[in-house]
Amino acid sequence: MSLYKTAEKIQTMEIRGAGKIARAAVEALKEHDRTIDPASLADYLEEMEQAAGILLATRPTAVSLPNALHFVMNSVRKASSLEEAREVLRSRADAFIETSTTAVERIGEIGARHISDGDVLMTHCNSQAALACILEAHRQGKEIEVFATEVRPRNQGLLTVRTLNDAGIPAHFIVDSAARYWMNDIDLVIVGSDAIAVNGAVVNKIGTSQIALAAHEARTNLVVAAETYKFAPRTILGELIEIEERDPEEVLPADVAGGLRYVTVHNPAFDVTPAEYVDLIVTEQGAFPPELAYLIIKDYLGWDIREFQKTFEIDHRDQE
Ligand code: RI2
Repeated sequence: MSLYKTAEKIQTMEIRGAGKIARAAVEALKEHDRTIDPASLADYLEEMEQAAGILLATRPTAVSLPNALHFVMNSVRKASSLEEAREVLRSRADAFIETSTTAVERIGEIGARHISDGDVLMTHCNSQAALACILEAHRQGKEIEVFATEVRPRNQGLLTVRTLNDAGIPAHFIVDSAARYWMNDIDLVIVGSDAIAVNGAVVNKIGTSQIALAAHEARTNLVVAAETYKFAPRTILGELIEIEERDPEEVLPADVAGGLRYVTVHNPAFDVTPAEYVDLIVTEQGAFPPELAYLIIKDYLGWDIREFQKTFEIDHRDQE
């Protein structure tokens, strides 16, 4: 699939889920490398920076996307010959895909430890990382049930209940606004994440923060399952995570909205759950309280923040 096709599929959410977006973007860089024939290292770098920029511009919130592109491109930029740059691009892309896939499996193993036999869970949206924990707990023979929200406007909850159904896990499909109604029956809320800030705030599908609030009130624990590349290094520098505002037509068709002269339809795709409503973040490196987000960015993500800043200053300039 061409770079442009992948970018389009990410934008339209045919390819979706923070982890999948990251892997698809890296795969697209590899594919783009196969289709070009640059004369020099400089030409190659220019071409690949542009490609990374196109992918980066598809969806602004999931930090897995810039983190994955950074993981590959930062090494490519250091190459001293065209051959080396191309070789580095392919090997770093493969390494990211491999690491990312293994991370989700590992999160499943670690997250399942926090699910007990007999638990009734609630999840929101469709997260591979959160589902990995639920599926692993089920595989271990724990008897669990899952309440899954519908997830307006794109209905990702249907994907979640299909997966649960295929695994033979009893599931309850509810509208988003019913989360608090059921909360007293829930033992544990488990969700994924698109981005985690240095202060432990979790950005996830719109509606997550309302569920977190209801869980907090009911003293129900909330666990976030997220690979370390979902942590946002630039929040250390004080930068806020941009919340994607999608087409209002996803919420209300234009022919209906068009007739409502005084009505504005809003469609933010994500919201922010403060760290105080998050009990645990399960990563492939272990389970941490949200207060340790800084440590994860510095020690586990392992990137020099100054280098990261420099990299993205260059990317920003390219976008202007
Ligand atoms: P995994 C999704 O975003 C959801 O918000 C989900 O919780 C998150 O990505 C993480 O998904 P969208 O692409 O990486 O549906 O755990 O907007 O699969």
